[in-house]
Amino acid sequence: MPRTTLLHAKLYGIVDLGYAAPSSLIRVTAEMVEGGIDVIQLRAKGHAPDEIERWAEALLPICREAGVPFFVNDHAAIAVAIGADGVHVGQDDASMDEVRALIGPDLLVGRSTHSLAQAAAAAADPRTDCIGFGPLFATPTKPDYVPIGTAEIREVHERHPDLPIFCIGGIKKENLPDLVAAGAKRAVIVSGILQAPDIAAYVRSARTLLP
Ligand code: 3NM
Repeated sequence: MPRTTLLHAKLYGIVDLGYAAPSSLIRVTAEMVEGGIDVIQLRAKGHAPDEIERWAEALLPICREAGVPFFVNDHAAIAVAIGADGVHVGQDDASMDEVRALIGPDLLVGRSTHSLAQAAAAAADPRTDCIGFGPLFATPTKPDYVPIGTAEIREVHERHPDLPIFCIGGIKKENLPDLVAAGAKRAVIVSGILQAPDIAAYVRSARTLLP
């Protein structure tokens, strides 16, 4: 899948085992897809790799059928094994050389960034296909990180116009209009989507708030 697919993406959803029970993963993924989600990632911190691989294998066909790129968080080997579209890694995870050695040139690689400097470092490597930029606000989904606020959103987009940048952290439908006014083009929403009474409706309406 080409990186340009991510440039056109608006809303990125994460199927996070911190909010979704194993028995609900297929349903919540299908509902996100039904609502028009543009990218899906499976995030299962603290779970065993073989378990994560099984879940990823089950979710991939739902995304494939809808043409939605599917990323696996942290586990490059699982992304390759199941034929995912990409892997997402953090600042403390493997280097790009290590990740690419595992996945080859074709899978997409996303990287979490938490400052303008980290965004610049990620963008300097042409093998980075997208970045997360955050957490913008304090969030229980990633509790140990200092929120960076919205002041640098416009600048990070101006500095890296060709890189798909996904704002993340404490984003809900309610604050999306302010983020867009601050320059955001794309957003990741985790708990807001997974805790919504109607996931498809939440995704559908959040998506309309993005440019
Ligand atoms: N990564 P919610 S913030 C998984 O800043 C994640 O890199 C972040 O969850 C980062 O939408 C975050 O529930 C959690 O706030 C986002």
